Amino acid sequence: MLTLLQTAASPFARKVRMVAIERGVPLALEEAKVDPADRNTALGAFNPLAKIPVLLTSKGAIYDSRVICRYIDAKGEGPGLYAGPDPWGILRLEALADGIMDAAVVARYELAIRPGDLVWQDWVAAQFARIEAALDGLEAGTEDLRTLHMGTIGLAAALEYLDFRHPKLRWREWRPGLAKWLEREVATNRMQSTKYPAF
Ligand SMILES: N[C@@H](CCC(=O)N[C@@H](CS)C(=O)NCC(=O)O)C(=O)O
Repeated sequence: MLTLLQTAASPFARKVRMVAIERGVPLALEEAKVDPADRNTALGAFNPLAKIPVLLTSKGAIYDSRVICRYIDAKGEGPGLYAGPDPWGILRLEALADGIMDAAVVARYELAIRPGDLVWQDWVAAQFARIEAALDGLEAGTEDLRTLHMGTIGLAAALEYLDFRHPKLRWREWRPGLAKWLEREVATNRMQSTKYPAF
């Protein structure tokens, strides 16, 4: 049995759990302690970067989330979540979704963990600007969101993370197409059964 070291609030871990559901691969979940201000957590024994998610397999630990998703995908039957007429487009959307998560997660650390008087507001604004630019491109239809693949799974996890941690962004206001897309995604079993905590 594969074990995922994770937290329920991590968008990267949620993406992995969604992939496991879609590919019919059972995962045991283990809540990990992460501390962005201290690398010396137990996690460091499995991932020198001390980040989650980490997948424990019979042959050792695997990270990061992109590698884990590929690993789990390969365990499932059939063509999988990286197959399609435009495989580079799938990978690009996966990278874009991960980039949105990266910016949103570090902005969250800055706003929620860093002492208030030390918060670098311009830097936070620069992270939000990256997110806004990515969302504008998606609203303009530059990526294919019509089919289920690794890119669309990552995007759904990233967008709901914005609702979860950065509701003040109100990203839907100028992006009705993307909002409608997420509404349909949220109704799926893969999203319903992997919700962020208290959300
Ligand atoms: N590129 C990594 C990013 C993972 C990541 O940033 N995870 C966050 C939690 S959402 C983390 O472990 N943060 C702890 C830290 O930065 O020390 C991946 O895709 O797995």
